Amino acid sequence: MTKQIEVVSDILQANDQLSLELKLLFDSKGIFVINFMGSPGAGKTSILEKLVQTIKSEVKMAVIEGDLYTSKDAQRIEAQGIPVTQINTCGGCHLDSSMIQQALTALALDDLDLLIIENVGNLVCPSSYDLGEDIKMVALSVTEGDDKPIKYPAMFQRAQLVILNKIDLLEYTNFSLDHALGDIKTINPALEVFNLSCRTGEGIIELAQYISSQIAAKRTRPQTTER
Ligand SMILES: Nc1nc2c(ncn2[C@@H]2O[C@H](COP(=O)(O)OP(=O)(O)OP(=O)(O)O)[C@@H](O)[C@H]2O)c(=O)[nH]1
Ligand SMILES: [Mg+2]
Repeated sequence: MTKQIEVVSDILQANDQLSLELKLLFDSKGIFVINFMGSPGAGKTSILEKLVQTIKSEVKMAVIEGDLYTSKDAQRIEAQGIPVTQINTCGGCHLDSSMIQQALTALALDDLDLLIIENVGNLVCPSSYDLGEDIKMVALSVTEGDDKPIKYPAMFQRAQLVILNKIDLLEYTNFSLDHALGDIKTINPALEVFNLSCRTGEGIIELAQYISSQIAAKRTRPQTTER
């Protein structure tokens, strides 16, 4: 039993070390990096499609797509005309830093302002594995239920930004915005929250402006030397 716990802690430690190396690399190149997480079907790829359409003329960006077996999401992003690399975890429930390190060999890092990593659809494991990112962003759709933040608190504790997606469907669900926001603020008072709909486009401009301001802020921040 004890041995098993040590193995998990070793794996996390090794990931933390590599994640720090990736962070230093991204900082040295001035690339703002987002680790994008959320349940299967929360709308991560749909949000990325809308975001790319909104900012690709001003921001040099690329996407790393994490998926169990298929390259369906990568094909959707490729259709938007930006560089994309696929990682297949072959059943693994999260991405880790060694997978990102490998995926980076396929990207021209000197030509990037923004890198977004779409993690495997899962509200639990991905939050434990840093990928050298600047922020963790979570998509929570209103069709999943307003109890999810309190049931899966680690994801919301570790994130900097949560997108409440599919807001166009709110009236067809019993999702209470007050309830969800109350729990989110209890778990992590500093969390930024954006209401969004990929169907109507509501909230996309605000999200794009937030990300653009973060990219600009990173350029003026001193680089990471330690964590
Ligand atoms: N009504 C509505 N449907 C949405 C919205 N966003 C996404 N969808 C739909 O939700 C489904 C799942 O969207 P995806 O973008 O594939 O979700 P995902 O989080 O990337 O899923 P995985 O990669 O499998 O984890 C698709 O049928 C989308 O068209 C939205 O804002 N409103
Ligand atoms: Mg997806």
